[in-house]
Amino acid sequence: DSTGEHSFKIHHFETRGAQKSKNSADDLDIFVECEVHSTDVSILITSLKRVAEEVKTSREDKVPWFPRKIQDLDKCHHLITKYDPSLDHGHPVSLIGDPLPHVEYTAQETATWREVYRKLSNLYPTHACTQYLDAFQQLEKYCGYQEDNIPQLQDVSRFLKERTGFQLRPAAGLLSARDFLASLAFRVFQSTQYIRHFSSPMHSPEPDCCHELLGHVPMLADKEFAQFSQDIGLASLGSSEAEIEKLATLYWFTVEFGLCKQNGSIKAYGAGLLSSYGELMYALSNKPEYKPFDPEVTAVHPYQDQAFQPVYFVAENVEDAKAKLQNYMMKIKKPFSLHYDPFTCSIEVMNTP
Ligand code: HBI
Ligand code: FE
Repeated sequence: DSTGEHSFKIHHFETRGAQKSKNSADDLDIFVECEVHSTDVSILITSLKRVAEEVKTSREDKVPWFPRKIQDLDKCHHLITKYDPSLDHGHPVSLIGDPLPHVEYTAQETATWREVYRKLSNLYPTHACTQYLDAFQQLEKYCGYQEDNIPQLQDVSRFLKERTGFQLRPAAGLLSARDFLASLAFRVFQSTQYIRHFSSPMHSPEPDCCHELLGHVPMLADKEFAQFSQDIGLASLGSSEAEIEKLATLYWFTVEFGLCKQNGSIKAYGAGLLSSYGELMYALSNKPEYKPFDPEVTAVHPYQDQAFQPVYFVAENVEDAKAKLQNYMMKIKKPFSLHYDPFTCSIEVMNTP
């Protein structure tokens, strides 16, 4: 308090993109845990209301904040999963450039990994695209991918950095789409480190290390796919909430559930498929509907996150998907253009009159 007459002790402060169900997509939820004298409560509430009103007017008609350099990603970790201060313990904040935390997994956790790994690796030869198979073989050879070992993020991150410049960063859970996509612009993939509960090895309601390591990592080792991922990220920077929603939908039907043509058959390249035994089988059976990947159509198609997808979008190949996405990106209206400088890992912003 600027007058110095009232004092409150702030124990925790957190902002998060508001959940979809709320009326305005541009709202922010602010969680403050503070200690205040009971006679000061009403003063606190009135001053908060005033501040909130000012924040609201200054946010209107403005380009949403976005990271310009890789270190700015340290401000991009707004979790969507329910806030619980007790979960903060044991999840120290890790900054860009810090060594990735080493995790000692329990025997039970490794057993869960083994079961997932065995079942999925049997399906890959017939169901995964060649880019995935090539990278998976390399990961087994050089990166500790085995059924009895959960690979460490540090080793995997080093591997990816050598192949495509992608690096991993530990994430505590499901992040807001804006934050998650922004990190892709810098070739940073936010990755969870915990593993699903042993009682349901074939399913996880949230991303876990099986999903990241078996689903995402092999594809991120492919040059074309890495560029495709970064492009979605670049398109998201400074975009409106409505555009973020479309890009998240595109991401869903490609990076998570994408299929592509290969030598006359259809194969999976999406991480949600490559990390789910049941859906990988289903996606390549004759049950679902297939539509050609077309960003304009795909970006507004409703998606399903509680069951298998009724529709999958099939790309001609990764290069073609990349070209189509680039075409789509050019049509997003922004008052500036962006250029990524790989030497400084930063974004150059050029105003377009
Ligand atoms: N957060 N940690 C994490 N991992 C993801 O894979 C992820 C995310 N947030 C959003 C998201 N994926 C996508 O579904 C899109 O909304 C971008
Ligand atoms: Fe994912």
